[in-house]
Amino acid sequence: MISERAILVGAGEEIYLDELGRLASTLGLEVVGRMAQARRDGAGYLGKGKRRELAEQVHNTNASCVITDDELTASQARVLEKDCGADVVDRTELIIRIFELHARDAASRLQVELADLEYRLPRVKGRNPALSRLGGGVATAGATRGPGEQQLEYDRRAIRRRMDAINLKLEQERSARAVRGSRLRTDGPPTVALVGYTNAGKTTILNSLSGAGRSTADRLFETLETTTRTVPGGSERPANGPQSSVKPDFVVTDTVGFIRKLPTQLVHSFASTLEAARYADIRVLCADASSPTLREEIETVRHTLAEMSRGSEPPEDLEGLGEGKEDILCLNKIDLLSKERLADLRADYPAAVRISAARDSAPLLESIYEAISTGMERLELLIPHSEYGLAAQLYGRAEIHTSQDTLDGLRLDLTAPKSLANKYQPYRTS
Ligand SMILES: Nc1nc2c(ncn2[C@@H]2O[C@H](COP(=O)(O)OP(=O)(O)O)[C@@H](O)[C@H]2O)c(=O)[nH]1
Ligand SMILES: [Mg+2]
Repeated sequence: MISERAILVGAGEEIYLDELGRLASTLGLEVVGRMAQARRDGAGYLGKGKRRELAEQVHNTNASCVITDDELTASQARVLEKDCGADVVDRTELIIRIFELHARDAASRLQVELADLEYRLPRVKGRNPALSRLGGGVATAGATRGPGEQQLEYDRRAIRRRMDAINLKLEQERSARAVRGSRLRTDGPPTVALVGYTNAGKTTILNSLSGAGRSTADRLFETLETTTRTVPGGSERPANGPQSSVKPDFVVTDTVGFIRKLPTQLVHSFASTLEAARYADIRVLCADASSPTLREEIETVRHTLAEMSRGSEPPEDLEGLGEGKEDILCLNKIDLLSKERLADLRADYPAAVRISAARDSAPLLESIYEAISTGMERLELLIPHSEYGLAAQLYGRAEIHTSQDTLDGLRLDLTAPKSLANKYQPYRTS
């Protein structure tokens, strides 16, 4: 990776520059300075005096680019660039480049390309020189050409045409996924979605739950695809009791992390995350308990989920997600906390499960089993023979206690997840 020397510039609280710095180093940039002012300036993001100060800092540190914590208009970027004497990269472009670098499958690459085009449309002048230098030094896994490399010469019409084509392709894929998804939903084991802020430890938790080895790295947005694994259940004999308890299999999905000030252009990249969250029987909100901005990160995830699901058509079986509310709040990385901090956390989030996924995620596993069993309902159904398919769908998804073939249809006494039970409302006899 080429090392670009970068200065971080923010408008607002200093603490957010730490996160911006982590985004920058994820992309291989070396942070050599930072500057913050209380308010955004309309003309040049930083006020006139601050821009002069920045020019000095650029000169003294020999920085080659300046990264702003907010998205800039084309003219703000021009003014800032001219006055500070370095290339300017805004937060949106920085995050899009990270997504570009980490996009592995074809769909992710299309989604990132779409975000890139959308960002570029009002700024057609061309790729930022600082980042194209960077892009040249970074090999995107699998991709010979990063999204957007040829777009320099595109005029707006060509950009729009390409966006239309990508949208069409993504729409086709989405409907194919929806068909597969509905099949999974009706006859698979219970589903659990891990959602959370970027770097919360979702992938580590998935690995720990499923016993699989997938690499995690301290880089933001390492995972841009949802991954699904089965956690096999089975019987186990609790240490403190004579009976054995049966644990059901469940399917767990790892999703793309959220971040504050998420660039709106990247909403497409969250389609599969949103679907996983929406259709899961249980949503686990994972958070990094060692983060100084823990509370805000949790709120960001809840808001983003709620907002994104409002943006799409409301599915009828979406309980709770309207408010972005999770079923389980999982505070991770407690190994990094002091005793005092841990006690505070217990008081602030009494219902949360606290783990160190790096060491042991058993407490979370227990909470998941508990949520699965409290989410179950006992009911009796009478399904007419003409609706045989509906009865067949219950097998594997519900625990059937008795089934009796009668003249009127199939009589079933069963225990099923509430979400499933709701769908059979018209056939209930109890
Ligand atoms: N100390 C500590 N680090 C953890 C723990 N869980 C995850 N991490 C680290 O946090 C970083 C982000 O983890 P990752 O699973 O990729 O987060 P994701 O972005 O939510 O998928 C990685 O460097 C992990 O090794 C934990 O319980 N304790
Ligand atoms: Mg991850």
